[in-house]
Amino acid sequence: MEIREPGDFEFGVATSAWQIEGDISGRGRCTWDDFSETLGKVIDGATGATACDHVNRLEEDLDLLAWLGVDAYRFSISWPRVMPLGTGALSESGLAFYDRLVDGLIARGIAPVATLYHWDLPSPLENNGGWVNRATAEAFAVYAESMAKHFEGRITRWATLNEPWCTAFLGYCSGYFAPGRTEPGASLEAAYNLILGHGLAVDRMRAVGATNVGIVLNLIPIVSESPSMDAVAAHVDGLQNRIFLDLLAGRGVSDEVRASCASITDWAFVRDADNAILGTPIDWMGVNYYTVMRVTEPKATGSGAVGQDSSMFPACPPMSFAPRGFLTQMGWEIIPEGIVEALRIAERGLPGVPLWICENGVAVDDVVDDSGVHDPIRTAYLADHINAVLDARRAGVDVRGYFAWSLMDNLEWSSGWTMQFGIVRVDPVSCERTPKDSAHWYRGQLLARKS
Ligand code: IFM
Repeated sequence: MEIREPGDFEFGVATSAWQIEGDISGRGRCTWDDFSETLGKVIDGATGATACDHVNRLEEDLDLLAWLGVDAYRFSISWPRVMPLGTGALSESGLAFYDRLVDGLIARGIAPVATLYHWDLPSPLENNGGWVNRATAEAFAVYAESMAKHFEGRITRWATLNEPWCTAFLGYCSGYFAPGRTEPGASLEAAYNLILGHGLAVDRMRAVGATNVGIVLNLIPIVSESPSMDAVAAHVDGLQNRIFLDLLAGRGVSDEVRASCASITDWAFVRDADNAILGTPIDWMGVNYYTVMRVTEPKATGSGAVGQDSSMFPACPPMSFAPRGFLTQMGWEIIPEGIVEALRIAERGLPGVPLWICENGVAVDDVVDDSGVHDPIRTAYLADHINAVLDARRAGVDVRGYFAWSLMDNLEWSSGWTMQFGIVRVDPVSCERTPKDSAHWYRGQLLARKS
């Protein structure tokens, strides 16, 4: 399995703060701490207390990245680590940690790609309404500006938010994610305020010299499995993909989405005057892709696939999701063509913006024995998806790079340690790192490209 003609494409790996850092006593609290410490919210009771112990193993992890030979590393900054209360004073020790990370990457010739918000909202902000309160958008912009100032000239590419769909709808509609609220109408307001926060942040960051500022969305091709489900599939597509792209393009909330959610909100929080902020032009956009979603007639039992449940879509009519064929640990179908469709959705929704695949990967059972960690399905998954992206690029899609999810096994949110997405194994008890066969394969491909 080889990566075909990569040319000057950028290759990297991605992680996020809460999933790997640990050291919660060294930072302020976030919604994921509160949520994971509540009995029954995380399947195996895992919390962020240790995670992958990345804070204490920073040098080892930087060396691992250098060994892999990646061009870029996508990580997220924990808002409560650098600004413990979400507003006000910055933490010197928190900033010092990210200084070591960023400077360590640069010293190793690896481009730092920083995400400002990967779901770890400082708890005091949630106690004040969270993303349903417009003030959180303002607070986010202030935090983003401080980061842009502090790291000026050292971050190759900034992402404001990662996957606002998850924050808004898993967090505030189904309650499957932190903060665990089940308020479908309010979740639409959260979605709006997230993009408002993004737009305000982009402006403030640029004002202090930040360049290459964008956002990362999880765009998912929605497939209607029968004509009778077309309208429901359009509802799901409206909330998974179009609402975010429309807001980012300055088109506001479409008439279709307004109508399909009219039973749960009057949309009074939408202000026409916000469109210019919401639609602040961005320099690039990240697309995270794992699978497609197939919409079918309602069934008595759920699909069992994580994130594929009608409760995750506000005002969703009765329906079920029906993934096909071999299913991953997450219950997701593997379909490499979908990554090209996800890029096309991005291209159509926000034309002219350069794209990066910011996450792509698979959770499968690894075979661990004396000879190593064997994960042939993951290697094939990565190869097939990377080649599909490179084919799309040759066919004219402006996609410039690819980040595998994830550098290492980590805390998979409500699924705790039960899902392994890493190309490097992390022992959940000792935190020892062991590159899997897929990491050796990725490294081999990257080395071959450079020789
Ligand atoms: O682990 C997550 C990541 O934090 C965001 N995107 C999807 C991944 C796999 O579920």
